[in-house]
Amino acid sequence: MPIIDRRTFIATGAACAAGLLSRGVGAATAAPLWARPRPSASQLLWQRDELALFLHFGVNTFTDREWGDGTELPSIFAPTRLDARQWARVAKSGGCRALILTAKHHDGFCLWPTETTRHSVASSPFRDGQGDVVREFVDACRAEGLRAGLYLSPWDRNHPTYGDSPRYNDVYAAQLTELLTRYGPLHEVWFDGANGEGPNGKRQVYDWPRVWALVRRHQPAAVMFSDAGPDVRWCGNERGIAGDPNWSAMDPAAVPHPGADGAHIISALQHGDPNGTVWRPAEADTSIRPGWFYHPAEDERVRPVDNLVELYAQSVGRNSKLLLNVPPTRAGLIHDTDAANLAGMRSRLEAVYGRDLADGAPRQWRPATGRPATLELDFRSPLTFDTTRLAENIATGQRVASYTIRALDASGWRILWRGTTIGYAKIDRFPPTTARRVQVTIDEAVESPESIDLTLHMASD
Ligand code: FUL
Repeated sequence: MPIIDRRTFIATGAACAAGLLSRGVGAATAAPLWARPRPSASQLLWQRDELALFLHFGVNTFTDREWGDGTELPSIFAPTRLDARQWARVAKSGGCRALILTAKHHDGFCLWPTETTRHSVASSPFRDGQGDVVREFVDACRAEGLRAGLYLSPWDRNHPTYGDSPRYNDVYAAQLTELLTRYGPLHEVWFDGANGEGPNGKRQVYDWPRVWALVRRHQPAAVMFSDAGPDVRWCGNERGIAGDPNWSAMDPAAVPHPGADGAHIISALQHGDPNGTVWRPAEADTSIRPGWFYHPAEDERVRPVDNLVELYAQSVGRNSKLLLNVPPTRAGLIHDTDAANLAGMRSRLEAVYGRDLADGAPRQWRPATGRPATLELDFRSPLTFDTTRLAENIATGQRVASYTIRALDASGWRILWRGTTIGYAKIDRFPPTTARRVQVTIDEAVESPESIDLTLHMASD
């Protein structure tokens, strides 16, 4: 369902006479009617990281299941060679700058020695009951210079208070406080939307304002992820594919709380809202394997390098961030195939995007003056490319609503691509093209566009 009301855009050039204006503004220099949202320093850092590694690890790793039911015995949690430094090194060699670990999944088993339940590593054979996977994880991230984040499932199929809303909310707040206060700075706190029934069929009512206030109090620099933000929103699917268009602004009422249902919700998560009043960019999460947890039967079904490179274009290349799950095995290590494919992804991405074929070419930005705002690159001699990467300076918000890329070859100017939003990055791919000049016109925007960035690449061999 298209959610974009095009009347909110201003045509940046002569086309503004064409009736696209809704605010009585007749020129691209029109001031916005209210201050448009901009990213906080933490949101900017989060997005610029581009790639993060997700680690689903816990009792499910040992039962070969995706969702535990909470009856698993802590004695099954027995990784024999757990090495969080290996996780962090794999993340780094895959180009990730942050990692997020499932400190607790829906089964309720805690990977740290919590005071809130005996259902934790403290009751397991791991390091003779003296272990703390969360501690090893954050230490490893720091040792490798990476940012650490934690997932704490609100749904808990083990804790006896679950479904008895006020009592469980106290337990959950206590668990979160332990995680927020014991392990140093966290970069992201991840709240999942799955919300099942408690014992006796009771449905838990969460206290989200309390949860969010705890994070702000103890970790003011962390971003909070959930369907409903408040800092980062889910992209609306678990395939890691961001929407197109994809606005980082959002109407906070569109998804009122994590796990909210409604036909319009997925569309709102995928596309955001050009008139949104809060900055809440989309995070695209998916797994390198069919499941989120490690299953030996999926060893042959790891996404290959080409697939991962494509995934990057459909997530980071659509103004999102990619959170890629790479689950540790029962030994407590990332499998060699997953590690090799991640490293392969990084080298392909570096080969394609690490070099701008148009580097050094004179570029001219013409703000809108009765004609659309335009960026033009002149290579002087013909250049062959099949990929463009556009970027807005999102530190000052997101403005572009539609654009056209044209290339000049011997037969004149021809359209290479028509697109909608840009934001942090927009990657477009087309058949190899040889041209002397390339031009990007900003056809519509939500306010006067600032200079954009364009780099050219060759992705096919
Ligand atoms: C979902 C969960 O139910 C899955 O198990 C997984 O953790 C995924 C990232 O979020 O909602």
